Amino acid sequence: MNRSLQKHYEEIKDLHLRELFKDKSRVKKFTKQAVGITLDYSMNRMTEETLSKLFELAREADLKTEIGRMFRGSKINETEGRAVLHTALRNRGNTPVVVDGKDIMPRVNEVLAQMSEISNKIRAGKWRGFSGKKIKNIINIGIGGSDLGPVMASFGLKHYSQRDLNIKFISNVDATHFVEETYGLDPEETLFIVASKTFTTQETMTNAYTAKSWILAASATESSVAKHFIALSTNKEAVIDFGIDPSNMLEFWDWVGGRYSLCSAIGLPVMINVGVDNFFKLLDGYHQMDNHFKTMELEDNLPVILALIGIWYNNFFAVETSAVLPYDQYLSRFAAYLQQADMESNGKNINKKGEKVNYQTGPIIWGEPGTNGQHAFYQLIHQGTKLIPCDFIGFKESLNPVGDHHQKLMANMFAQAEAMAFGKTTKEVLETETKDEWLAYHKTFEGNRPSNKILMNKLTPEILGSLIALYEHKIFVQGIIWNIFSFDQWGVQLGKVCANRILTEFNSAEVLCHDDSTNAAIKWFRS
Ligand code: G6Q
Repeated sequence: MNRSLQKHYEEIKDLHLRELFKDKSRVKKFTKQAVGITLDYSMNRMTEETLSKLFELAREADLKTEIGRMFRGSKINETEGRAVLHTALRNRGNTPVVVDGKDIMPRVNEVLAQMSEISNKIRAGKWRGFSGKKIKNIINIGIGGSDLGPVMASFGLKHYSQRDLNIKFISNVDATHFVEETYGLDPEETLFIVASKTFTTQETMTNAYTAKSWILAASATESSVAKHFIALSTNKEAVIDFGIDPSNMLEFWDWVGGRYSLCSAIGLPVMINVGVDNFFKLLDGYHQMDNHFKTMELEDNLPVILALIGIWYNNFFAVETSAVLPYDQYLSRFAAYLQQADMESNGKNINKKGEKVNYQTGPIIWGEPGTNGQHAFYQLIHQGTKLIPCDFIGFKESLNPVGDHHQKLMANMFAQAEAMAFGKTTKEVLETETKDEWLAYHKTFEGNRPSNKILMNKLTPEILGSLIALYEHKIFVQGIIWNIFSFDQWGVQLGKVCANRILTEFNSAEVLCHDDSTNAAIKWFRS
């Protein structure tokens, strides 16, 4: 990918973190802070020279210019001919952002005002169902980008939620999801938010029609639909066709990518859950990180640093995956959210010119909250044959300070990072644990397993916004360096069309012309 970095990699690839940590100023040199986030990247298998070469790589890719193009609204999503302006959705400074000759900020603010009005009404118990009962259950029906963000942030900010409201999410086309989430609920107290940018997605529309029947089974008048459905979409016609009152529709725009849409109308369930003020604080946090990313020199720029570390492992150490390990139960869906954000954005093998790339692009992102992961998959990280860089995410203060839980939680996080980095040599095991050499080999930890520590004071709405934006921009930087389009998702579109063909074949006797395995499966299902 880059000769000078490749040569440098050959020189330092075997250097152990034990060696690197002999430099007593390493942690100071490899720690940066911004907008309430401290990034300690000292436990990475790199030197100052590595970093300076990586920054050079970013400069060669003209990263600063590309950042400017995104924020200005250039149509950088070229295969769909669209601007990429999720940053405008949280542009709390309200500086004009022009798309096709028009400032989009007034519309962004109007939708935020509509969302606020709806949220306040529901939270105050003033939104009533067809029988006059207060709405208590809010069910978001959406999938992918219209689900994972709101799910992650609703869990993430549950501490700030209005507890007498029951926020739920239905995404899977498997009816079990619908049946289980609505089980025992009173339709008279239930409001559905149908979240779909296109309003054509099979899973979402199927669930939405089932929800409509569920409401109509209780009220039997079409006009009740108005009281029990809100739509979040870019497709007004389809919303009207479905029977949702256009005054209950909140708009967003084609320059908002699904997986980047949490700050748009798609964030409505989160706003209902945590209230208008907290939602605006979330946007403030995003905006602070946006400004940091836009203005800060590359060397001090947290998303850039995180991205370059990822490139170092992905493209030089040939690492395939990256683990995200939040030591906070509220962030239990954070890895799942990032999995989509990252893998859908950078899971591409064609460069911007349309040529096949001859280097690795997006990694496999996965993870679970600590300490659960420790009792499950950390074994492989410590002693397996694969190198897995980890992001440890933790907070100084707990939102639930009960006994010494938080101290134990954080002690585990720091201990895991330390053990991964420094391990335990056979000699140390023989000196401290056993005299049996055979056993000592099994108890040896090579160490040199890299990690970042992402440290924050407390999980507030602002800090969650900044943390999400940190990762969003990391993904952007990597896409620029890999020279791929990060904002389209043709692989998702493929899934949307191929299932429809097979669906029609289930109910017809027509001759099947798939491969033999698919034909056999369809016949098995038909029978
Ligand atoms: C996200 C993807 C994808 C999308 C879903 C739902 O970036 O485009 O995950 O969000 O397929 O699409 P709709 O919102 O159009 O239903």
